Amino acid sequence: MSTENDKPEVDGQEVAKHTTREDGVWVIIHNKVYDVTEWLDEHPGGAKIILKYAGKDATEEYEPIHPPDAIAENLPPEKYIGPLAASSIKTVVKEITQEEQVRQDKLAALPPLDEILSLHDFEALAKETMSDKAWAYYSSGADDEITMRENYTAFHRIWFRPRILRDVSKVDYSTNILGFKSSMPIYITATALGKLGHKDGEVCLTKAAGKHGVIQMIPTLASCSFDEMIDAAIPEQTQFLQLYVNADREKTKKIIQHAEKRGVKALFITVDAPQLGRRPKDMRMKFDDPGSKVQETDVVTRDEGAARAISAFIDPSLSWKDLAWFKTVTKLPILLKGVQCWEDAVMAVEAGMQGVVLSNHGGRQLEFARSGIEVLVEVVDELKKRKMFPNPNFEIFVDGGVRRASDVLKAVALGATAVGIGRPMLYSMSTYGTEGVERALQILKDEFEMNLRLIGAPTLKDIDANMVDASNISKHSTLPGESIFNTNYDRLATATLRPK
Ligand code: 173
Repeated sequence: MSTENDKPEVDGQEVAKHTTREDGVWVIIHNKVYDVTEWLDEHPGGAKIILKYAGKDATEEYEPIHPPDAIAENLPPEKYIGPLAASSIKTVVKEITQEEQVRQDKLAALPPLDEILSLHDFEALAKETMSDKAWAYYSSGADDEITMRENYTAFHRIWFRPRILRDVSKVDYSTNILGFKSSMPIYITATALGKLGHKDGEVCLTKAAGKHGVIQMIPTLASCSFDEMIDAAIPEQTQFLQLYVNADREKTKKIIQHAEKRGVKALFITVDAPQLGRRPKDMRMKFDDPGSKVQETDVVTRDEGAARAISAFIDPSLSWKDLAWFKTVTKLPILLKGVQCWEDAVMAVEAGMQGVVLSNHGGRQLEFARSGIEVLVEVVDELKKRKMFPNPNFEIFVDGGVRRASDVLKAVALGATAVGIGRPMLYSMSTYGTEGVERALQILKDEFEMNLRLIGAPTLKDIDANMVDASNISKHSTLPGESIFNTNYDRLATATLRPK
C-alpha cells in the first residue's frame, strides 16, 4: 500500500491546469495537492467556493473554516495527489493583495498595549484592522441587530446602590465556577472561526486564559482542533466544552467522550441555534468572485456565508427528551446554553441539568430575544419562588453585551455565578494575539478591584441584589438603535417656510 510519503511531487504549473470539472479540480492546501473534483458537490459550503480556488493555493480561505483534520476525514487517500514541488512553493504563494497590504500597515500602527484602557479600545482597533470578512462575521448580529445592541444597553438600565465604610483595603474577586477556581467571575465563552481574526486562532484564548486563571469554553466549531486547544492549556487549567449536537448522535457521543477523556470539566449544550440566524452584514460578504470558474450548475443556493454551511449538521430536532441520553454517555456536568425565559430554566432544573446560560447568542439568533441580564432577573425570581435557587447543584450564567467588570458585578448581584465574554476576547485576539487577550483580562481584573472597593464589597459574597437597582430592566427602548433608523429612514418632516 502506498503511503502519503510515496507520492511524487507536483509542479505548481501542473496544478494550475486543473481548474474545471472536465480537467479535474485540484487545490493546494498547506503545500499539498488534492483532487477535489468528486467532492465538489458534497462540500457543505458549495462547489462555488472550491472552484474559485481551482488550480490555486486555497490555504488561506480554508484554514479558519476547517479544523486541521477536515481534509483527511473527508477525502479518500487516493485523492491526495502529492506534495507541492519545493520549487513551486514560491511561485504559487499569493502575492499580497493591496487590501491586505493596507491592513498589514494598520496592524503595524497599533498603539502599544499599555495604551489600551478598556475592552472598547480593542473593539475600535479591531474594526480598523481586521479583514472585512472577519469583522463582518464576528461583529454581525441577526436581522436589524436590535437584540445585539440591546444586550449592551440593557446593562445601562441597572444602577448600583453602593455601601460605604466597609473596609475594602483588601478585595478578592475570585470565585468558583461549577466547583472550579476562577480568578474572576467571567469565562471566555465559545466563539467560532478564530483563525478569521488571528492566524493562531483559539489557542491564543487558551494561553491567555491559562495565564490569568480564567476558564475557557471550547467551541465545537473552532478553527483550531479540539486537541490543539487542550494541548495549549497548562496543567490545572480548566476548560469546558460548548456542544452543537449532530443529527448523527454517534458523532456527538464521540466528541463528548473524547472531551471527557481529555479532561474537559463541563458540557454546555447550545440550545438557541436549531438554525443559524440571518446576519445580513455577514451575508453581504458572500463569496462572489467574477473571475472564478463557476458554471451554471455550480450556482450556490447557500448564500448565507460560511457559518451557515458548516453548521448544517446541527440537529434541529433536538428536544427535552434527548437530555436523558446525554447523561448516559457522560458523567460531566451538563448545562444548557441559550435559555431565554424562566419556564425553560425551571425545566432545566427538573431535567437534572447543572445550570443554564441565559443568552441570546450574542444577538446573532432570534431578533427581539431579550438580553441575558434581563432574563436573569425573572429566572432568579421564579426559581426562588419554587425553592430551586440558590442551589449548589444549579448555577446560572449570563452572556451578551458585557464590556466592563461593572456589567459582570451587576449580573453577580442578581444571582449569576459568572458571565461569558465572547466578542471582546476575539477583538483583543485579532488585534494583538495572545498578549492582547492577556491585556483584556488584566483590564477586567483592574476594573473588578476598583469596582469592589467603590461598591463596598470586599468579596463577591458581599454583593447581593440590594446593591443594584434593576427596577427598570424590562423597560425596553423601542428605537432600533442608530443603524437603519439613521440610514434608511427619512427624518420626520415638519412645517417649513414658503417664501413667496
Ligand atoms: O454564532 C455563530 O456564528 C455560531 O454559533 C456558528 C455556528 C455554526 C458555524 C459557525 C458559527
